[in-house]
Amino acid sequence: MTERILITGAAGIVGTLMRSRLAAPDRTLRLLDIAPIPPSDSDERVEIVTASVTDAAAMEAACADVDAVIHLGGHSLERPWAEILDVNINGTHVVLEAARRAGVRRVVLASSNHAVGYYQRSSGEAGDYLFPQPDTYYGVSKVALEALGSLYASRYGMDVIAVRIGSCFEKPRDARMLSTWLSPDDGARLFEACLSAPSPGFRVVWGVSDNTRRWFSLAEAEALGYKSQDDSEVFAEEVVAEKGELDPASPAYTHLGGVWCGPDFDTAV
Ligand code: 15L
Repeated sequence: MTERILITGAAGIVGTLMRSRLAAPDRTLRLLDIAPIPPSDSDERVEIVTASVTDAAAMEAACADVDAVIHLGGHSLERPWAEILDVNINGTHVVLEAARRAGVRRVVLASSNHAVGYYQRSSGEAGDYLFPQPDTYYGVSKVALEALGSLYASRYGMDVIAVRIGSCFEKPRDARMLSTWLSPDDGARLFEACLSAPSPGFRVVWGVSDNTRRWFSLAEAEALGYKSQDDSEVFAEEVVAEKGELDPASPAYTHLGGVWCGPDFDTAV
């Protein structure tokens, strides 16, 4: 039987990076976004859905006959509170409720380092299940996403894994990302582990590569079966030459959330 995975936010940065990497001959990817999604190549098994994660009826229809949901949808940067509340917080509730109603047993949620952005690096490696310390409204929405995931796992027995993603881009873009980078290939390995780990229940794992300069624990992700194969250090010389090393006095160095924790960061009210 073909497996069907619904990916929300499929037109976004992470969704686009994951599309080809999560494709498999015996798998259909149902790609959902409000933004246009490029059509499929001939040998790709994809279904395209244009809808908002805040549309309950559309989400329930999108969850029909789905084996698992990877929820990447929502604002990926700081936005005014009303938008965060609607799209990220309410949207995550809509997705989880639609999955529950449609009988989907497993949901993987894109959380973020910004859920714990104010964690001070001087306190040591950022362990798994770090208590929330959001750095923005966006960070608050990721805390809410984790809380909703926990609720749906406890109350309805669903398997829900929240991945606190560091920085998932093709390449690290600055010196901080030499620590926070999740390579796209490792991202796919991690999502595969989240999809296949037997009965995980509710988990919160770090989404990061095994970078030489890594700040985060890999233990809980590895307990799910993830094994990172990438290290940002291969880009270090190039990144440091272009962007410089981190200034130890800057929040980019002192806090997990980087400049998002700094006094100059524009929190959209
Ligand atoms: C995130 O959560 C954002 O979605 C992404 O754009 C990056 O800013 C990333 O965190 C990061 O902290 O590098």
